[in-house]
Amino acid sequence: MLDKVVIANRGEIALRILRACHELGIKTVAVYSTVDRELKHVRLADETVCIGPAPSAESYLNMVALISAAEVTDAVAIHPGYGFLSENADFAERVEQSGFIFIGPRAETIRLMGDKVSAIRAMKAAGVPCVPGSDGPLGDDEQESVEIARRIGYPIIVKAAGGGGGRGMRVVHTEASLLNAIALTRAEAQAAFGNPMVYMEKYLVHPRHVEIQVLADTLGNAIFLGERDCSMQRRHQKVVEEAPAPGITPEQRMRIGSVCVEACRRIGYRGAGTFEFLYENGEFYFIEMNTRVQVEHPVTEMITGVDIVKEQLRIAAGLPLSFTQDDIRISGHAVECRLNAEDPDTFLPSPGTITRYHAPGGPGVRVDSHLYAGYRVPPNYDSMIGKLIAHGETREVAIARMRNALAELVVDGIKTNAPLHRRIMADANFIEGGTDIHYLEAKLGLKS
Ligand code: MV4
Repeated sequence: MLDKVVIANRGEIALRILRACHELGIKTVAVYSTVDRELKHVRLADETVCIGPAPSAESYLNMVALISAAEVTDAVAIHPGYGFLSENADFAERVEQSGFIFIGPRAETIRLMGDKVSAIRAMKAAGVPCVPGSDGPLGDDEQESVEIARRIGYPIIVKAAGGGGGRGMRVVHTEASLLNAIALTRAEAQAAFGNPMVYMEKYLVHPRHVEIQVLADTLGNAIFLGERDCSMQRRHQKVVEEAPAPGITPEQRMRIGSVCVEACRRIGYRGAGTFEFLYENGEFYFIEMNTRVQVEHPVTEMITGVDIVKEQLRIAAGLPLSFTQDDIRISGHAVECRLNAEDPDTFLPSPGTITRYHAPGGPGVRVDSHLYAGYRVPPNYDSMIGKLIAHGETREVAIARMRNALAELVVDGIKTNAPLHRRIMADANFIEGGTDIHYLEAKLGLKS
Protein backbone atom coordinates (compact mmCIF):
# COMPACT_ATOMS: atom_id res chain seq x y z
CA MET A 1 0.00 0.00 0.00
CA LEU A 2 1.03 3.64 -0.39
CA ASP A 3 3.10 4.99 2.52
CA LYS A 4 2.12 8.67 2.57
CA VAL A 5 -0.33 10.76 0.53
CA VAL A 6 -0.61 14.52 0.03
CA ILE A 7 -4.26 15.61 0.04
CA ALA A 8 -4.29 18.44 -2.51
CA ASN A 9 -7.72 19.76 -1.59
CA ARG A 10 -9.77 21.23 1.27
CA GLY A 11 -13.10 20.90 3.05
CA GLU A 12 -15.27 17.82 3.11
CA ILE A 13 -13.43 15.92 0.34
CA ALA A 14 -10.06 16.44 2.03
CA LEU A 15 -11.57 14.92 5.19
CA ARG A 16 -13.12 12.09 3.15
CA ILE A 17 -9.72 11.28 1.60
CA LEU A 18 -7.97 11.49 4.99
CA ARG A 19 -10.43 8.99 6.48
CA ALA A 20 -9.87 6.52 3.62
CA CYS A 21 -6.08 6.89 3.92
CA HIS A 22 -6.05 6.32 7.68
CA GLU A 23 -8.33 3.28 7.33
CA LEU A 24 -5.74 1.79 4.98
CA GLY A 25 -2.80 2.70 7.23
CA ILE A 26 -1.62 5.44 4.85
CA LYS A 27 -0.03 8.53 6.41
CA THR A 28 -1.49 11.87 5.34
CA VAL A 29 -0.17 15.31 4.54
CA ALA A 30 -2.74 18.10 4.68
CA VAL A 31 -1.93 21.19 2.64
CA TYR A 32 -3.80 24.35 3.50
CA SER A 33 -4.05 28.05 2.65
CA THR A 34 -3.61 30.67 5.37
CA VAL A 35 -7.41 30.98 5.88
CA ASP A 36 -7.76 27.18 6.19
CA ARG A 37 -5.55 26.47 9.23
CA GLU A 38 -8.62 25.47 11.26
CA LEU A 39 -9.97 22.90 8.80
CA LYS A 40 -10.90 19.63 10.51
CA HIS A 41 -8.67 17.46 8.30
CA VAL A 42 -5.67 19.70 8.98
CA ARG A 43 -6.04 18.86 12.67
CA LEU A 44 -6.28 15.13 11.92
CA ALA A 45 -3.46 14.85 9.37
CA ASP A 46 -0.09 13.31 10.25
CA GLU A 47 1.70 16.32 8.75
CA THR A 48 0.64 19.72 7.48
CA VAL A 49 2.11 22.17 4.99
CA CYS A 50 0.92 25.74 4.41
CA ILE A 51 0.91 26.22 0.64
CA GLY A 52 0.04 29.90 0.33
CA PRO A 53 -2.49 32.68 0.82
CA ALA A 54 -6.26 32.43 0.49
CA PRO A 55 -6.69 32.92 -3.27
CA SER A 56 -6.88 29.46 -4.92
CA ALA A 57 -4.50 30.53 -7.68
CA GLU A 58 -1.77 30.97 -5.05
CA SER A 59 -2.58 27.89 -2.95
CA TYR A 60 -4.79 24.98 -4.07
CA LEU A 61 -3.98 25.69 -7.74
CA ASN A 62 -0.27 26.27 -7.07
CA MET A 63 1.37 23.24 -8.69
CA VAL A 64 4.87 24.08 -7.51
CA ALA A 65 3.75 24.48 -3.89
CA LEU A 66 1.82 21.19 -3.98
CA ILE A 67 4.66 19.19 -5.48
CA SER A 68 7.08 20.81 -3.01
CA ALA A 69 4.79 19.69 -0.18
CA ALA A 70 5.14 16.12 -1.42
CA GLU A 71 8.92 16.52 -1.67
CA VAL A 72 9.51 17.98 1.81
CA THR A 73 7.29 15.37 3.49
CA ASP A 74 8.60 12.36 1.51
CA ALA A 75 5.08 11.52 0.34
CA VAL A 76 4.66 9.02 -2.49
CA ALA A 77 1.38 10.18 -4.02
CA ILE A 78 -0.96 13.16 -4.44
CA HIS A 79 -4.75 12.90 -4.27
CA PRO A 80 -6.35 15.88 -6.04
CA GLY A 81 -9.96 15.33 -4.86
CA TYR A 82 -12.45 17.16 -7.10
CA GLY A 83 -12.31 20.68 -8.53
CA PHE A 84 -9.00 22.60 -8.30
CA LEU A 85 -6.29 20.60 -10.17
CA SER A 86 -8.15 17.29 -10.27
CA GLU A 87 -8.69 17.36 -14.04
CA ASN A 88 -5.59 19.31 -15.00
CA ALA A 89 -3.51 17.11 -17.31
CA ASP A 90 -0.44 19.33 -16.93
CA PHE A 91 -0.57 18.90 -13.15
CA ALA A 92 -0.92 15.11 -13.43
CA GLU A 93 2.06 15.11 -15.79
CA ARG A 94 4.22 17.29 -13.54
CA VAL A 95 3.34 15.19 -10.48
CA GLU A 96 4.47 12.02 -12.24
CA GLN A 97 7.56 13.66 -13.77
CA SER A 98 8.52 14.69 -10.23
CA GLY A 99 8.43 11.04 -9.21
CA PHE A 100 5.07 10.96 -7.42
CA ILE A 101 1.92 8.99 -8.13
CA PHE A 102 -1.03 11.06 -9.34
CA ILE A 103 -4.16 9.48 -7.88
CA GLY A 104 -6.22 9.56 -11.03
CA PRO A 105 -5.96 8.58 -14.69
CA ARG A 106 -2.83 9.00 -16.82
CA ALA A 107 -2.23 12.61 -17.93
CA GLU A 108 -2.98 11.70 -21.54
CA THR A 109 -6.39 10.31 -20.56
CA ILE A 110 -7.22 13.52 -18.68
CA ARG A 111 -6.15 15.50 -21.76
CA LEU A 112 -8.25 13.29 -24.06
CA MET A 113 -11.37 13.81 -21.93
CA GLY A 114 -10.67 17.51 -21.31
CA ASP A 115 -11.13 18.14 -25.02
CA LYS A 116 -14.83 17.32 -25.49
CA VAL A 117 -14.40 16.74 -29.24
CA SER A 118 -11.67 14.15 -28.72
CA ALA A 119 -13.60 12.61 -25.80
CA ILE A 120 -16.72 12.11 -27.95
CA ARG A 121 -14.65 10.77 -30.83
CA ALA A 122 -12.92 8.23 -28.54
CA MET A 123 -16.18 7.17 -26.93
CA LYS A 124 -18.01 6.82 -30.20
CA ALA A 125 -15.17 4.65 -31.51
CA ALA A 126 -15.46 2.53 -28.36
CA GLY A 127 -19.16 1.92 -28.96
CA VAL A 128 -20.60 4.43 -26.47
CA PRO A 129 -23.86 6.02 -27.73
CA CYS A 130 -23.43 9.76 -28.34
CA VAL A 131 -25.76 12.64 -29.24
CA PRO A 132 -26.19 13.02 -33.03
CA GLY A 133 -23.84 15.85 -33.95
CA SER A 134 -21.02 17.24 -36.04
CA ASP A 135 -18.69 14.38 -35.05
CA GLY A 136 -15.77 16.76 -34.90
CA PRO A 137 -14.95 20.46 -34.76
CA LEU A 138 -16.77 22.96 -36.95
CA GLY A 139 -14.55 24.41 -39.66
CA ASP A 140 -14.54 27.90 -41.15
CA ASP A 141 -16.80 26.89 -44.06
CA GLU A 142 -20.13 28.48 -43.13
CA GLN A 143 -22.17 26.59 -45.73
CA GLU A 144 -20.81 23.33 -44.33
CA SER A 145 -21.95 24.31 -40.78
CA VAL A 146 -25.40 25.18 -42.15
CA GLU A 147 -25.58 21.75 -43.81
CA ILE A 148 -24.46 19.90 -40.68
CA ALA A 149 -27.17 21.68 -38.66
CA ARG A 150 -29.80 20.83 -41.31
CA ARG A 151 -28.79 17.19 -41.20
CA ILE A 152 -28.98 17.11 -37.36
CA GLY A 153 -32.22 19.11 -37.28
CA TYR A 154 -33.08 22.06 -35.04
CA PRO A 155 -32.83 22.83 -32.21
CA ILE A 156 -29.10 22.27 -32.09
CA ILE A 157 -26.55 23.21 -29.41
CA VAL A 158 -23.11 24.70 -30.14
CA LYS A 159 -20.51 23.70 -27.54
CA ALA A 160 -16.89 24.64 -26.93
CA ALA A 161 -14.43 21.73 -27.11
CA GLY A 162 -12.59 23.28 -24.17
CA GLY A 163 -15.77 23.77 -22.15
CA GLY A 164 -17.75 21.27 -20.15
CA GLY A 165 -19.90 21.34 -17.08
CA GLY A 166 -22.14 23.87 -18.77
CA ARG A 167 -19.51 26.45 -19.71
CA GLY A 168 -19.35 27.65 -23.31
CA MET A 169 -22.55 26.49 -24.96
CA ARG A 170 -25.42 28.04 -26.88
CA VAL A 171 -28.77 26.66 -28.04
CA VAL A 172 -29.82 27.51 -31.60
CA HIS A 173 -33.45 27.21 -32.71
CA THR A 174 -33.32 28.48 -36.28
CA GLU A 175 -30.96 28.53 -39.25
CA ALA A 176 -31.18 32.34 -39.26
CA SER A 177 -29.32 32.52 -35.94
CA LEU A 178 -26.85 29.67 -36.52
CA LEU A 179 -23.77 31.42 -37.90
CA ASN A 180 -23.89 34.22 -35.38
CA ALA A 181 -24.25 31.69 -32.55
CA ILE A 182 -21.23 29.74 -33.79
CA ALA A 183 -19.15 32.93 -34.01
CA LEU A 184 -20.18 34.08 -30.54
CA THR A 185 -19.52 30.68 -28.94
CA ARG A 186 -16.16 30.50 -30.70
CA ALA A 187 -15.15 33.95 -29.44
CA GLU A 188 -16.24 33.12 -25.88
CA ALA A 189 -14.40 29.81 -26.04
CA GLN A 190 -11.21 31.52 -27.18
CA ALA A 191 -11.49 34.05 -24.34
CA ALA A 192 -12.43 31.54 -21.63
CA PHE A 193 -10.41 28.45 -22.57
CA GLY A 194 -7.84 29.74 -25.05
CA ASN A 195 -9.34 27.30 -27.55
CA PRO A 196 -11.74 28.46 -30.29
CA MET A 197 -12.78 24.93 -31.26
CA VAL A 198 -16.57 24.38 -31.21
CA TYR A 199 -18.83 21.49 -32.20
CA MET A 200 -22.54 20.88 -32.69
CA GLU A 201 -25.05 18.44 -31.25
CA LYS A 202 -28.76 17.86 -31.50
CA TYR A 203 -30.25 19.80 -28.54
CA LEU A 204 -32.22 17.45 -26.32
CA VAL A 205 -35.05 19.48 -24.86
CA HIS A 206 -36.11 17.51 -21.76
CA PRO A 207 -33.33 15.11 -20.79
CA ARG A 208 -32.28 13.82 -17.41
CA HIS A 209 -28.63 13.78 -16.33
CA VAL A 210 -27.70 10.17 -15.63
CA GLU A 211 -24.09 9.18 -15.05
CA ILE A 212 -22.27 5.85 -14.75
CA GLN A 213 -19.55 5.36 -12.11
CA VAL A 214 -16.61 3.21 -13.18
CA LEU A 215 -13.42 1.94 -11.56
CA ALA A 216 -10.44 0.54 -13.46
CA ASP A 217 -7.22 -0.84 -12.02
CA THR A 218 -3.80 -1.09 -13.68
CA LEU A 219 -4.10 -4.87 -14.11
CA GLY A 220 -6.83 -4.74 -16.76
CA ASN A 221 -9.87 -4.99 -14.49
CA ALA A 222 -12.73 -2.54 -15.00
CA ILE A 223 -16.17 -2.49 -13.40
CA PHE A 224 -19.18 -0.18 -13.13
CA LEU A 225 -21.08 0.70 -9.97
CA GLY A 226 -24.47 1.53 -11.43
CA GLU A 227 -25.74 4.99 -12.21
CA ARG A 228 -26.68 8.24 -10.48
CA ASP A 229 -29.38 10.71 -11.43
CA CYS A 230 -28.12 14.29 -11.04
CA SER A 231 -30.93 16.12 -12.81
CA MET A 232 -31.88 18.27 -9.80
CA GLN A 233 -29.59 21.20 -10.55
CA ARG A 234 -29.50 24.97 -10.75
CA ARG A 235 -27.14 26.85 -13.08
CA HIS A 236 -25.11 23.67 -13.67
CA GLN A 237 -24.61 23.18 -9.93
CA LYS A 238 -26.05 19.89 -8.76
CA VAL A 239 -28.30 20.28 -5.74
CA VAL A 240 -29.65 16.76 -5.12
CA GLU A 241 -28.35 13.46 -6.51
CA GLU A 242 -29.65 9.94 -6.17
CA ALA A 243 -28.83 6.35 -7.00
CA PRO A 244 -30.11 4.32 -8.70
CA ALA A 245 -31.79 6.61 -11.26
CA PRO A 246 -35.60 6.31 -11.07
CA GLY A 247 -37.08 4.13 -13.79
CA ILE A 248 -33.84 2.62 -15.12
CA THR A 249 -34.32 -1.15 -15.44
CA PRO A 250 -31.65 -3.69 -14.46
CA GLU A 251 -31.34 -4.58 -18.15
CA GLN A 252 -30.76 -0.94 -19.19
CA ARG A 253 -28.23 -0.55 -16.36
CA MET A 254 -26.30 -3.67 -17.35
CA ARG A 255 -26.29 -2.65 -20.99
CA ILE A 256 -25.02 0.92 -20.60
CA GLY A 257 -22.69 -0.10 -17.75
CA SER A 258 -21.08 -2.82 -19.86
CA VAL A 259 -20.57 -0.34 -22.71
CA CYS A 260 -18.74 2.03 -20.31
CA VAL A 261 -16.59 -0.76 -18.92
CA GLU A 262 -15.62 -1.84 -22.45
CA ALA A 263 -14.75 1.79 -23.27
CA CYS A 264 -12.51 1.92 -20.17
CA ARG A 265 -10.63 -1.16 -21.39
CA ARG A 266 -10.24 0.29 -24.89
CA ILE A 267 -8.68 3.53 -23.70
CA GLY A 268 -6.67 2.00 -20.87
CA TYR A 269 -8.57 3.97 -18.26
CA ARG A 270 -7.15 4.04 -14.72
CA GLY A 271 -8.88 4.97 -11.48
CA ALA A 272 -12.37 6.26 -10.73
CA GLY A 273 -14.33 7.87 -13.53
CA THR A 274 -17.79 8.96 -14.53
CA PHE A 275 -19.51 8.74 -17.90
CA GLU A 276 -22.03 11.59 -18.13
CA PHE A 277 -25.11 10.89 -20.21
CA LEU A 278 -28.23 12.74 -21.15
CA TYR A 279 -31.15 10.32 -20.82
CA GLU A 280 -34.29 10.96 -22.86
CA ASN A 281 -37.09 8.67 -24.09
CA GLY A 282 -35.32 5.58 -22.77
CA GLU A 283 -32.01 6.28 -24.55
CA PHE A 284 -28.57 7.24 -23.22
CA TYR A 285 -26.45 9.86 -25.01
CA PHE A 286 -22.84 10.36 -23.86
CA ILE A 287 -21.83 14.01 -23.41
CA GLU A 288 -18.68 14.12 -21.24
CA MET A 289 -16.41 12.02 -19.05
CA ASN A 290 -15.21 13.15 -15.62
CA THR A 291 -11.80 11.79 -14.68
CA ARG A 292 -12.01 12.47 -10.93
CA VAL A 293 -13.87 11.34 -7.85
CA GLN A 294 -17.15 13.27 -7.82
CA VAL A 295 -18.96 15.18 -5.11
CA GLU A 296 -21.89 12.76 -5.38
CA HIS A 297 -19.85 9.54 -5.08
CA PRO A 298 -21.44 8.69 -1.68
CA VAL A 299 -24.83 7.75 -3.15
CA THR A 300 -23.07 5.07 -5.19
CA GLU A 301 -21.14 3.92 -2.12
CA MET A 302 -24.38 3.60 -0.15
CA ILE A 303 -26.12 1.36 -2.72
CA THR A 304 -23.08 -0.81 -3.53
CA GLY A 305 -21.10 -0.90 -0.27
CA VAL A 306 -17.96 -0.04 -2.25
CA ASP A 307 -15.61 2.60 -0.81
CA ILE A 308 -14.69 4.48 -3.98
CA VAL A 309 -11.88 6.53 -2.40
CA LYS A 310 -10.24 3.44 -0.89
CA GLU A 311 -10.41 1.81 -4.32
CA GLN A 312 -8.71 4.89 -5.82
CA LEU A 313 -5.88 4.45 -3.32
CA ARG A 314 -5.60 0.70 -4.03
CA ILE A 315 -5.50 1.35 -7.78
CA ALA A 316 -2.79 4.00 -7.33
CA ALA A 317 -0.75 1.48 -5.33
CA GLY A 318 -0.94 -0.96 -8.26
CA LEU A 319 -3.26 -3.35 -6.43
CA PRO A 320 -6.23 -5.06 -8.08
CA LEU A 321 -9.80 -3.88 -7.45
CA SER A 322 -11.07 -5.62 -4.30
CA PHE A 323 -14.07 -7.16 -6.13
CA THR A 324 -15.32 -8.24 -9.55
CA GLN A 325 -18.45 -7.11 -11.41
CA ASP A 326 -20.26 -10.22 -10.17
CA ASP A 327 -19.67 -9.11 -6.56
CA ILE A 328 -21.54 -5.84 -7.17
CA ARG A 329 -25.19 -5.76 -6.07
CA ILE A 330 -27.36 -2.64 -6.05
CA SER A 331 -29.03 -2.52 -2.64
CA GLY A 332 -31.80 -0.03 -1.90
CA HIS A 333 -31.72 3.64 -2.79
CA ALA A 334 -29.68 6.67 -1.72
CA VAL A 335 -30.26 10.42 -1.93
CA GLU A 336 -27.74 13.20 -1.36
CA CYS A 337 -28.41 16.85 -0.51
CA ARG A 338 -25.53 19.27 -1.02
CA LEU A 339 -25.39 21.70 1.86
CA ASN A 340 -24.21 25.15 0.81
CA ALA A 341 -23.34 28.23 2.85
CA GLU A 342 -25.72 30.43 0.88
CA ASP A 343 -28.94 32.37 1.15
CA PRO A 344 -31.75 29.90 0.30
CA ASP A 345 -33.68 32.60 -1.57
CA THR A 346 -31.02 34.65 -3.36
CA PHE A 347 -28.34 31.91 -3.57
CA LEU A 348 -25.71 34.48 -2.59
CA PRO A 349 -22.79 33.01 -0.58
CA SER A 350 -23.10 33.30 3.20
CA PRO A 351 -19.67 32.82 4.75
CA GLY A 352 -19.07 33.31 8.48
CA THR A 353 -18.69 31.51 11.79
CA ILE A 354 -20.78 28.45 12.67
CA THR A 355 -22.13 29.19 16.15
CA ARG A 356 -24.04 25.93 16.65
CA TYR A 357 -23.80 22.67 14.74
CA HIS A 358 -25.77 19.48 15.14
CA ALA A 359 -25.36 16.67 12.61
CA PRO A 360 -28.31 14.34 11.99
CA GLY A 361 -28.07 10.59 12.56
CA GLY A 362 -30.06 7.38 12.66
CA PRO A 363 -30.30 4.37 10.35
CA GLY A 364 -29.04 4.96 6.82
CA VAL A 365 -27.94 8.55 7.43
CA ARG A 366 -24.44 9.69 6.49
CA VAL A 367 -22.95 13.15 6.86
CA ASP A 368 -19.86 14.04 4.83
CA SER A 369 -18.83 17.39 6.24
CA HIS A 370 -15.89 19.16 7.85
CA LEU A 371 -18.18 21.43 9.90
CA TYR A 372 -17.95 21.92 13.65
CA ALA A 373 -19.24 24.59 16.04
CA GLY A 374 -16.79 27.49 15.94
CA TYR A 375 -15.61 26.77 12.39
CA ARG A 376 -15.45 29.83 10.16
CA VAL A 377 -16.52 29.33 6.54
CA PRO A 378 -14.11 31.47 4.51
CA PRO A 379 -15.45 33.55 1.61
CA ASN A 380 -12.71 32.45 -0.77
CA TYR A 381 -13.91 29.06 -2.01
CA ASP A 382 -16.93 27.10 -3.20
CA SER A 383 -19.85 27.45 -0.80
CA MET A 384 -20.47 23.72 -0.35
CA ILE A 385 -19.98 22.90 3.35
CA GLY A 386 -21.07 19.30 3.38
CA LYS A 387 -23.43 16.64 2.15
CA LEU A 388 -26.28 14.75 3.76
CA ILE A 389 -26.76 11.27 2.38
CA ALA A 390 -29.71 9.02 3.23
CA HIS A 391 -29.98 5.37 2.28
CA GLY A 392 -33.00 3.07 2.60
CA GLU A 393 -34.46 -0.17 1.31
CA THR A 394 -36.56 1.85 -1.15
CA ARG A 395 -36.53 5.36 -2.60
CA GLU A 396 -39.45 6.26 -0.34
CA VAL A 397 -37.51 5.20 2.77
CA ALA A 398 -34.40 7.07 1.63
CA ILE A 399 -36.42 10.27 1.11
CA ALA A 400 -38.20 9.85 4.47
CA ARG A 401 -34.81 9.46 6.17
CA MET A 402 -33.52 12.56 4.36
CA ARG A 403 -36.55 14.52 5.60
CA ASN A 404 -35.73 13.40 9.16
CA ALA A 405 -32.07 14.31 8.67
CA LEU A 406 -32.97 17.79 7.40
CA ALA A 407 -35.31 18.26 10.38
CA GLU A 408 -32.53 17.28 12.80
CA LEU A 409 -29.79 19.35 11.14
CA VAL A 410 -28.77 22.53 12.95
CA VAL A 411 -26.30 24.95 11.34
CA ASP A 412 -26.45 28.36 13.02
CA GLY A 413 -24.44 31.51 12.42
CA ILE A 414 -24.63 31.40 8.62
CA LYS A 415 -27.39 30.92 6.08
CA THR A 416 -27.60 27.56 4.36
CA ASN A 417 -29.72 26.05 1.60
CA ALA A 418 -31.25 23.49 4.02
CA PRO A 419 -34.69 25.18 3.63
CA LEU A 420 -34.48 24.59 -0.14
CA HIS A 421 -33.70 20.90 0.48
CA ARG A 422 -36.68 20.63 2.83
CA ARG A 423 -38.89 21.99 0.02
CA ILE A 424 -37.44 19.61 -2.55
CA MET A 425 -37.91 16.58 -0.29
CA ALA A 426 -41.58 17.59 0.10
CA ASP A 427 -42.12 18.25 -3.62
CA ALA A 428 -44.70 15.94 -5.22
CA ASN A 429 -42.85 15.72 -8.54
CA PHE A 430 -39.52 14.94 -6.89
CA ILE A 431 -41.23 12.31 -4.75
CA GLU A 432 -42.71 10.77 -7.89
CA GLY A 433 -39.19 10.69 -9.41
CA GLY A 434 -37.74 11.20 -12.87
CA THR A 435 -37.87 15.02 -13.11
CA ASP A 436 -35.64 16.48 -15.86
CA ILE A 437 -32.65 18.86 -15.77
CA HIS A 438 -34.89 21.94 -16.04
CA TYR A 439 -37.27 21.01 -13.23
CA LEU A 440 -35.62 22.79 -10.29
CA GLU A 441 -35.10 26.09 -12.11
CA ALA A 442 -38.71 25.99 -13.33
CA LYS A 443 -39.93 25.27 -9.79
CA LEU A 444 -37.83 28.10 -8.35
CA GLY A 445 -39.06 30.42 -11.10
CA LEU A 446 -42.58 29.74 -9.90
CA LYS A 447 -41.39 30.37 -6.34
CA SER A 448 -43.12 27.24 -5.07
C1 MV4 B 1 -26.73 19.27 -23.65
C2 MV4 B 1 -28.09 19.53 -23.35
C3 MV4 B 1 -29.02 19.21 -24.29
N1 MV4 B 1 -28.64 18.65 -25.47
N2 MV4 B 1 -26.40 18.72 -24.83
C4 MV4 B 1 -24.88 21.22 -19.74
C5 MV4 B 1 -23.70 20.80 -18.98
C6 MV4 B 1 -22.85 20.04 -19.90
N3 MV4 B 1 -22.30 18.92 -19.22
C7 MV4 B 1 -23.74 19.63 -21.00
N4 MV4 B 1 -24.98 20.31 -20.81
C8 MV4 B 1 -26.03 20.09 -21.59
N5 MV4 B 1 -25.75 19.52 -22.79
C9 MV4 B 1 -27.34 18.42 -25.70
N6 MV4 B 1 -26.99 17.87 -26.88
C10 MV4 B 1 -28.39 20.10 -22.11
C11 MV4 B 1 -27.36 20.38 -21.23
C12 MV4 B 1 -27.75 20.93 -19.96
C13 MV4 B 1 -27.58 20.21 -18.80
C14 MV4 B 1 -27.00 18.94 -18.78
C15 MV4 B 1 -26.83 18.24 -17.61
C16 MV4 B 1 -27.26 18.80 -16.41
C17 MV4 B 1 -27.80 20.04 -16.39
C18 MV4 B 1 -27.99 20.76 -17.57
C19 MV4 B 1 -28.57 22.01 -17.54
C20 MV4 B 1 -28.73 22.71 -18.69
C21 MV4 B 1 -28.33 22.18 -19.91
